[in-house]
Amino acid sequence: MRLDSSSLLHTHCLVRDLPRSFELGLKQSPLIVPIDSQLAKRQHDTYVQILNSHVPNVIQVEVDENHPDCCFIEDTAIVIGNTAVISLMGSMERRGEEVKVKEAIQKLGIKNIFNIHPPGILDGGDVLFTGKDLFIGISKRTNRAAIDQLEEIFKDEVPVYGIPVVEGLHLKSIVSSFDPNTLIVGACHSGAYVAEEIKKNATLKDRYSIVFVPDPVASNVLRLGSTLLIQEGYPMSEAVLTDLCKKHQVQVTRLNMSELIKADGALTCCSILFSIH
Ligand code: CIR
Repeated sequence: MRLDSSSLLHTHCLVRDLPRSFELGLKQSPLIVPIDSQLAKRQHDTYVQILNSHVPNVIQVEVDENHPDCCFIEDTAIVIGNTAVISLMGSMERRGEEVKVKEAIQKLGIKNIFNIHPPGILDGGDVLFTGKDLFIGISKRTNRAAIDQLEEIFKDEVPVYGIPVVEGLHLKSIVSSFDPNTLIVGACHSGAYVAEEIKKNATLKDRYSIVFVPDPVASNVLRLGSTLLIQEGYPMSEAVLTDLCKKHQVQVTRLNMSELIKADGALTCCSILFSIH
């Protein structure tokens, strides 16, 4: 599968509201400042509004009060073209979130639906589809066995590359896609490792240019057609991203995600974006 820049225009998107239990979700480290739930809700609502103005079909999956992290819907499934893969999430606490997501995907008539099965584990936050390649983070939440399964599923469509995530939660905590040829990478130890992995691969090194941003969390951006959604509150990274957008005539939209970041979320993790033609 080779997608051009028109692939940046998604036709569909799945989102899921914040449950009332959101504050109880998993966290990499204990919080110094607690989550402000009201503000988290407003930030998420604004995120969904932004998606509504860029994606024709935004589908709300029913909220799941038993799973405080359910708003981080990206982790539950991958959808590329007519193929969906339902995750077996790396954290036991989150298993079950994928059930309603799978139902929503089935309702859309997506033809090929696969499940990751043991010993594979996979979180969608470790999956970066650039339009040309599928990069899969080997992390605390995703393993080599899942990558083997993805290689089999996508063998006639997209090359799959495993990339170690040496620090942090997910691959997309340190890298995301600006366009099919440009990756945004956090200037940190694990970001540098990702960049090295790409540069040392003979096929990949000429395919991607890498733009580093000083704040790792700001490396998680969401491309919505001719707009780039970035996180507010990281002025140095914002300057780099704004400059890049100017060069490519891309509009910048900023969103403060402070309360979702406290739960280790970011921009990509609150949606599953894809195109059905
Ligand atoms: C978790 O630990 O699973 C959630 N608190 C955060 C998940 C964020 N997911 C993502 O960035 N794809």
